[in-house]
Amino acid sequence: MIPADFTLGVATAAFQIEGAVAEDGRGPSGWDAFAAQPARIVNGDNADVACDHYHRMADDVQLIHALGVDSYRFSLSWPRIQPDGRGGTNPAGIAFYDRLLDELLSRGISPMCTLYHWDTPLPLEQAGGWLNRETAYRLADFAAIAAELFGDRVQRWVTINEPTTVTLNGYGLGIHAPGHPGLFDAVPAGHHMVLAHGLSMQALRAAGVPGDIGITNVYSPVVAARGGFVNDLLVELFDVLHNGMFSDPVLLGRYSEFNPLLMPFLHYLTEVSDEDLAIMSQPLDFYGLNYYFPTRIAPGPGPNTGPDALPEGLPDHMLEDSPELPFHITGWAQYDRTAFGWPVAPEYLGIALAEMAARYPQLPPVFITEGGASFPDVVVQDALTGEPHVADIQRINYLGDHLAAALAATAPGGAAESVDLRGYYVWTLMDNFEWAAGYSQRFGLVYVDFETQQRIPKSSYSWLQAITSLRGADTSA
Ligand code: GCO
Repeated sequence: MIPADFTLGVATAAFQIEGAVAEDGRGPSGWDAFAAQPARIVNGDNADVACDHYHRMADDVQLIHALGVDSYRFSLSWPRIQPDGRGGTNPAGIAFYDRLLDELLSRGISPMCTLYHWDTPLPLEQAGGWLNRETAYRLADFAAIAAELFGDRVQRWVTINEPTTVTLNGYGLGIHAPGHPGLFDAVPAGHHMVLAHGLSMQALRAAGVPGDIGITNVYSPVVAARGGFVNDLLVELFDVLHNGMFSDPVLLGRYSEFNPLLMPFLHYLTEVSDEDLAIMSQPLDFYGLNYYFPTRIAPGPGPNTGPDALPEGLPDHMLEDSPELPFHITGWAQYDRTAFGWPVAPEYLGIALAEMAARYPQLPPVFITEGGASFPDVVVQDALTGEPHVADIQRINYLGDHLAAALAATAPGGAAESVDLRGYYVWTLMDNFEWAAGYSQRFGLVYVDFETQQRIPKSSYSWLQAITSLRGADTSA
């Protein structure tokens, strides 16, 4: 049973849906520049139009309203509000978010606002982006601006979304913006992002915003493909890089302890100051956890063959071996896979929550701020109505199984019973620009025809509608 007070929501991110990248005074972002480079994005896609949400916002909010969910998680486009990433603000950009917030509140939808979902203003990216400590202070300034403008209406603030992904994909492997293949030299980018979280939180608190404040991290339980000392060591390394490095300083006020043999990769974490750690570990009102899949690690460099091979159509550089990495991610024979090739493993969401509970006895209330899956959705004409329709049964199963796993793990007697789980946000409202995969991966509850911008609610949309209305009712009989 889903408790009556359990929050259900949907999530998006500005760069993935808004489009209108050169309109009304928006400045360019690092992601615009990255997508404009050859062979970065599947099919050479970019987010210039995306879902055209900038012009269709009221209709999209109506879709959220009709879904019946309590809350909408969206992000502010930093370069739309503060085009240079420092200095003056853009009134037209601000007006867009004023309208969005008013529209949400007038329909009784509670706004969860992410300050930073990866669209760094280009001038800051060109000055080193997250490898430059300065960027953390710029985000804190932006947080103060957002607090002043929107603080009266935002119920929950997320400072930063998935610093893991920006660090590993953006600055480590170079498959996301800014395309910096720095491998372990990317570790400082991660530190600066968690510092930016702390500084932004200070700015929001100083402005006295009434809303709750948290961070969103993605968590992936890590297991070894084979037993043995080296494999365990590699699991520890990946676990620090993917999970611990972003949650330990926030929730424990220190960086992860690790086997000294990993020093060549992780020494930077032992060199940060106590002052930084104090900023990073201020008490949170809630913790945002994104969960998509667990990770299985094998020793030695790639290739990513096996059941987890990357899907066809990705740029060549994403398929290249990574000879300098001492590990690679390998397949899971026992699981179905999403269109992205990700294993469908709902029980690992329970494991993720249990691992969080064990690691962080003081864990604040938790929202699952993202969960969802891409599948090869097909539009068919409904036999009865003649209307276009998408019967995405796999997505319904994915979402239902993950929601059930999270609720079971956190119920009395569950493996994560100490976790105070408050809600689940589905990634995502509608198909959108899926970063390096462009428009080739559809995660939405609503299908988007990117030629016509027609929105077609999928079966999963109706499913979530039903689930939302059944909350608090005992449906077990
Ligand atoms: C994330 C991302 C989303 C992705 C989703 C699917 O936080 O990883 O926020 O932007 O689209 O995770 O890959």
